[in-house]
Amino acid sequence: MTLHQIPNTIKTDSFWMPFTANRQFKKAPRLFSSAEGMHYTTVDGRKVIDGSAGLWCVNAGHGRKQIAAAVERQLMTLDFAPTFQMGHPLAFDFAERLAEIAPKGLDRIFFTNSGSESVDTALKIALAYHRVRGEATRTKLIGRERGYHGVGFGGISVGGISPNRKMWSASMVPGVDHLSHTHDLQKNAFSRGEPEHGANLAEELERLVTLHDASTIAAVIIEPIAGSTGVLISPKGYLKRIREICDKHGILLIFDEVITGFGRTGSPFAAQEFGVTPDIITGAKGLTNGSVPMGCVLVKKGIYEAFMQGPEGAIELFHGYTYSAHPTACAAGLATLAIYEKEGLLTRAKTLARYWEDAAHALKGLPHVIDVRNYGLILGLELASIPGKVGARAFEVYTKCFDKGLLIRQTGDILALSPPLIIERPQIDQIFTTLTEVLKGL
Ligand code: PXG
Repeated sequence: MTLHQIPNTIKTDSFWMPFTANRQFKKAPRLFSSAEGMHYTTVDGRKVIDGSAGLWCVNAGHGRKQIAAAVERQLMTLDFAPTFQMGHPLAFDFAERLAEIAPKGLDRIFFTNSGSESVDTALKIALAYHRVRGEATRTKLIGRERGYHGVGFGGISVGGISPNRKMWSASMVPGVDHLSHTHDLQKNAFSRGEPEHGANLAEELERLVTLHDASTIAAVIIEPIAGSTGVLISPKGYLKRIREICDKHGILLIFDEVITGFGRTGSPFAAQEFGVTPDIITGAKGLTNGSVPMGCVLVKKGIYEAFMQGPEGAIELFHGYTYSAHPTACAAGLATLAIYEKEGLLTRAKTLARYWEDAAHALKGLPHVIDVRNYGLILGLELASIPGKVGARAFEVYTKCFDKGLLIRQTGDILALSPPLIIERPQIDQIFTTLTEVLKGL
C-alpha cells in the first residue's frame, strides 16, 4: 500500500465525520489501526508519535492494559445499571476518588458522557442554584470570545468561535454575553508560561455587571487555558481578578477544564495550578484516559447543599443521562486514576515543562512562526497566514508532520500540541526535530 492508502474493503461514504473536511479527507484518508504508549500505527503500518494525546485525552498513553482489564471485568460483571433512583458501588467509589484530587471543597460530582454534556450540566446547575436559593432573576450566562465549550446549545451559546455558532445563531440560549478574549500578539508574543499583559481585561466583567446588573447574572464560564481556539493562556492575574469580581457580585465561576484537567498543566486541575478556586469545574477526556466516553462536573458542596432542601422524597435536580456513571466508564476511570497516581502523572508535566518550553521556543525565528506559547505540556504555535487563505499554511504543516510520523492539531493558522503525560525527553526532541524540519521546508 502507498502512503495513506486504505484497504479497499473500507468504504468511506456513510460515516459523516465530525469537525472534518469530509470530501477532502475521504480522497486521502488518514487512518489509525492501533496504538501503544506514545505511538499510533497507521493502516499502512507507519508509526506516528502522538503529539496531541489523541484529542487532548490520552494522558496516560495508549493501550493501558490495566484500563482494558478493568473494563472487561466490569462488562462481564455488571454491564449496565441505572443511576436514576438506583445505583452501583463503582459510581460512588469513583466520585469519592475524584473528590480527593479535586480542588478543596469541590467534592460533589455529577457524571456525564462528554465535555459538551458537562458544560450544559454545569450551566443548568448554575441557573437552578440561584433559583432554588430564591434569586431567580439571575438568568444570564457570561462566556468569552474564542471560548470553546463543546457543541450543545448551552456550550455554543457561551462559546465564542464564530463557525461553531453562526448556523444556529437564532437558536442560542438567550441572555448570554461575552468577555473579550485575551489573545494579544503585539504585547505577548513568545511568552513563556502565563503572558504578562492582559489582566486588565478581567475588568470587562465589572463593565458587564454595570450594564446588566449583578442581580441578573448567574455564572461566568472560562477555560483557564483555552485549547480548541488555539492555546490561549490566561494572562498573569487574570483568573484571580475574575474570581474577585464574581465573589463581589455573587456570580458563580465555572472553569471548563475539559482539556486542562487531569494533569495537563502540571497540577491535577488548572484551578490548583493557578491558585484560583472556581465554584464548578467541568471535566471529560483525561477522566478515563479517553478510553470510554465520560465527563464529570465537580461542584462545591454548598451548591449541592442548596438543592438538598425540600421534602426528602423529592427529586432535587431534574437532570441526568441514561449513562451518567455508566459502570464501564467508572471502571475505566478508576483504573485511570490508579495509573495517574502510581506514575505521578497528575504532576509530571511540571517536571517536563521547562524542557518542553525550551524546545518549543527554539522554533522562534523559523519561517512564518509569529508566536510560540506554552504551559505545562501544552504548546501553541502560531504561523503567519497566507493572505486570503487562512488556515492553509498550518494545514500544510499538519499534513507534512503526519507524513513524517507526528500527530498534532491544527486550528486556523495555529498548531496545538499536548502529548501524553508519559512522554520522555528524547520523544520531546523527536517532536521538535520533526516540526523544525517541516517548518524549514515550507
Ligand atoms: N470544553 C472544552 C474546554 C473542550 O476543549 C469540550 C468542552 C467538549 O468536549 P466533548 O467531549 O463534548 O468534545 C471540549 C472539547 C482540539 C479539540 O483539537 C478540542 C476538543 C475537542 C476536539 C478537538 O482542540 N475539546
